[in-house]
Amino acid sequence: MRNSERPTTTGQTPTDFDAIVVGAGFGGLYMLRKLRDDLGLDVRVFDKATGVGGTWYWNRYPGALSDTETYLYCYSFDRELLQEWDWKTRYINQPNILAYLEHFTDRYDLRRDIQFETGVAGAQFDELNACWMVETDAGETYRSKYLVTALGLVSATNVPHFKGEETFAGEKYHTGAWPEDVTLAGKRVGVIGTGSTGLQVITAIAPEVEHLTVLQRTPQYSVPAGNGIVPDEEIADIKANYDEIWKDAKESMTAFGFKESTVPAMSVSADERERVFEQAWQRGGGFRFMFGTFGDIVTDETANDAAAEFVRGKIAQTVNDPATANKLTPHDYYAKRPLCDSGYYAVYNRDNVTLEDVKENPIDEITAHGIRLVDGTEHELDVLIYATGFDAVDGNYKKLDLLGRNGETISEHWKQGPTSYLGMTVNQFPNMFMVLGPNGPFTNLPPSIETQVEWITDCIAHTEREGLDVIEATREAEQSWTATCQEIADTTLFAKGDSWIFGANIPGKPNTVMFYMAGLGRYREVLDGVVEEDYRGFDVDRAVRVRESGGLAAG
Ligand code: FAD
Ligand code: NA7
Repeated sequence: MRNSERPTTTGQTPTDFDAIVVGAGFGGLYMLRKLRDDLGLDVRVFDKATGVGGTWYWNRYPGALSDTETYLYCYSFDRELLQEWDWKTRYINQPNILAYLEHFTDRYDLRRDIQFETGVAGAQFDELNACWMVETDAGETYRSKYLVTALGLVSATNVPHFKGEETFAGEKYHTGAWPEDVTLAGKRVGVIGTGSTGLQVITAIAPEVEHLTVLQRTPQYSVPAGNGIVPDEEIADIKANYDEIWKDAKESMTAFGFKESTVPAMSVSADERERVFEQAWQRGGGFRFMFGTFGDIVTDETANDAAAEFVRGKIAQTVNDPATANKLTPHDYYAKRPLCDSGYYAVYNRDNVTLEDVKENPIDEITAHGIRLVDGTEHELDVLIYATGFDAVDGNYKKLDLLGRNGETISEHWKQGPTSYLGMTVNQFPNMFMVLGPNGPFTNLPPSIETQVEWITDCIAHTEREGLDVIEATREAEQSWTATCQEIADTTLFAKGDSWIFGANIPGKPNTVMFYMAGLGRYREVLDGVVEEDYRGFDVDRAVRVRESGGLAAG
């Protein structure tokens, strides 16, 4: 299997592996486990971090919490681990997710094949030898037949620039690159951003900081998370029924542990709608509120407005100062990744919290001592937190010098927006597989990650069994998958909401479809169908022909 005897095109002597995996989060760790332990491949994982965990290594900000319930924010394949893993709260926080992933790493003795503090700078497909030449930031070169990129979906931080930012004398942190030893107690803190992360960090730090200034550009719809201790009997019940729970989740649309409603919101009386919304509000959970109450909240404007109006009413009831409540109240579609919180709106009833609407009164300048707004208002700050999100989905890919056939870069390939076949493969980039690449499912992610990792493993096993040199998505398959994703997205209101889901949060980024929105159950059926039809949409022998004709080697 190893291709160490093959000559290199670079003249160096690279170290060889069967597969190189980039990223040691949920995706990369499971990929290593499958390729090494199930297929017997020689695998090396690279991560620029000093440890495993991915998202949960980097996002150590106060309040960092999954918004998937604990029992579904984990791997499903290891039934013993599901029974053994001890958890108590409805949602799992960052330290505990990191502890879980570290435990997983040790349980499968994965660490010995992971090289930390190693950024991958680029990778080039060597057409003559049908392999990937992978280069690290340190300039080392490695060669492998397969390249798996598990670079993360929300991993490349978005750090907007403001006039005067370099003059700020205090501490500055992005939530997605949070150091371990930050103290905020007793300090004057500013937070830019009120997405999922902003809501978490604001709610967590408000009681401990001297003063908190929130710089909000767009108000958000959020519902309670409903976090708390889960009764022992409920945990026992979940553990006793895990097989069925996972089966249902993987057959569902969002994989968040509830059955999505099919009832149209306007098919019931106004009182009944109110009752259903209130029940979901009391139960908690953002996805549950958006998809579990009625079946058309993200597809029908009237239904969407009914849900939005319900949340607007809750804001008015919760926030004491009407002017502040007004600033916090959204009027656009309820059509971003649905948020949930642990008392966010009530934070604004605290005396030590100030809300600024920076759409109406933008940030003019960051000064040595804080932030000045366009109307001249100054906020003195000791700490400035950027909760400004991520260049999602393709952000980390664009940072790589990633070259496919004919030296085409991934940035060129994706200049109209990121595309893929099945969310995992790209034409012109043979033997390369992405975990959570563009146009993968929009769900609770661990079961989608598992689905993809298992499918990639099977695909590589197939390629090896058949004695193939390359497997590559065809151009037609990639175009057709992208068109399918676009068609599905166009039936939803998500396409009309400005958020990272469509790349709308990054200035200049093409606004395109980045998710397959028909759900995990349907996605899994599609993947099965592709295999049943002998890897429909893949070309498997092109490199062999190229090598035999001697064509590209000379060029
Ligand atoms: P990541 O965990 O992002 O790991 C990617 C890794 O790749 C990183 O460690 C990074 O260092 C490494 N990397 C990237 N580029 C390079 C390079 N060039 N060289 C070397 N290493 C590189 N999902 C849910 O389903 N439910 C939730 O409740 C939820 N909550 C979230 C909360 C926050 C604050 C954030 C940021 C994300 C959340 N997510 C949630 C999404 C979360 O990212 C996924 O659930 C999951 O952790 C992704 O795992 P991954 O392995 O695909 O990527
Ligand atoms: P999001 O959801 O992209 O939120 C980022 C926030 O930062 C949002 O409120 C933005 O306002 C705000 N932002 C971004 N740039 C600026 C500038 N220049 N000025 C003012 N405000 C700005 O990121 P999150 O980290 O909260 O969540 C991303 C996902 O990660 C989340 O869905 C989970 O899956 C985990 P805007 O709305 O663009 O006006």
